[in-house]
Amino acid sequence: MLKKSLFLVLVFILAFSALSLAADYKEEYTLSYNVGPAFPWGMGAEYFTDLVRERTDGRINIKAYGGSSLSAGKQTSVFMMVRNGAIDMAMESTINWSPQIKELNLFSLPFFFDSYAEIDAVEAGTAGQYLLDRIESLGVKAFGWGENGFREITNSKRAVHKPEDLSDLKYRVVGSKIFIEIFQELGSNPLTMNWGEATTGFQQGTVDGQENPVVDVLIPLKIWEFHEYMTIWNYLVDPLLIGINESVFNSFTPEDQAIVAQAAEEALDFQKMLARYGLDDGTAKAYIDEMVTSGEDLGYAKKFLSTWKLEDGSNNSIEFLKAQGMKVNILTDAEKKLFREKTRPVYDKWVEVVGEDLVQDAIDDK
Ligand code: X2X
Repeated sequence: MLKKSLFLVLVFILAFSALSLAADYKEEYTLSYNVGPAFPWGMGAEYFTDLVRERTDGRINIKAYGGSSLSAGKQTSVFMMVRNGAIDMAMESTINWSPQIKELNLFSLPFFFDSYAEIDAVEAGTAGQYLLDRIESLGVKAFGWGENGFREITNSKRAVHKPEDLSDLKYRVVGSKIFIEIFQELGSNPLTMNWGEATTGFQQGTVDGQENPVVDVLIPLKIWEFHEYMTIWNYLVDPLLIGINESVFNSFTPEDQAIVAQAAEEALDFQKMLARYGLDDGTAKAYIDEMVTSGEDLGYAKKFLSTWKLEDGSNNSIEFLKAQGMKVNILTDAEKKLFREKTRPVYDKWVEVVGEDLVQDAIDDK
């Protein structure tokens, strides 16, 4: 009898503490991302919110806001806002956080990464762990690694095979200094613009060109409506991270923290594979196709892939762009060498900024 009443008291206490903990939760959490819901990046963000909502039985209800609307379009202010709690979380590109976390420029060192395997190895290695720890030391719980992708150049004027072909072209670049320096070094005329202004800039022709990843951004943007020429040069890559304000993350019960961490990992994997669809050795396609078949993609991938199918039903991204009338050239090794040599001073300068030890760790990880 005594045991039974003790048990009831215990149940009561547990139920009460669970209730009071749950009562500390906000009705809605905000998550910021750049671009929109029709982009794999946006789909990864929405997928994350769906997984968390479903697995916490609605205890954690996250709303994803695209277009960096929570920071009035200023994509490079998002990290500060997550850090100070004005935004609860974000799924963000390393580029957009690099003005505050200089080490993230590791991924923006020109011609540092040669393959997806190298990117994965660095993310999973000492360098990747260092970067996540560094972000956490600044008060933001960090999960890696999704991917915007290898960034390619497009423009409305001419094909680019050698650095001189970029002369005098007005290029829109992201608001991170290394991009300005790379394009200046290559002889072009770079301009910093937020993503929202940039898309208007492409429509109105105020800039001649831009650089962004093929599947994660350029296909859903329908870049062929603005630019005829594309050069695949894989000069640098921007991974995506999910960052959560530390106090917000710590306010979750350990059980819910584990759910959020697991959902972040799955959503980032899903998004990365979507962004590589039709660009890698077929790994991404196999992964995504299986998720579509099982319904695990929650309809997102299926919808995205149906928007850019070739007539034979396949999703070869470069062939698709050509079918839209784009002239696409892939730099040969010899051509690439010229760009690599020309941007070497920027590389050398930014190795210092990023930190020689970190760069060496990344080289060893590769
Ligand atoms: O602004 C860009 O170019 C974009 C969409 O790729 C990023 O947010 C880094």
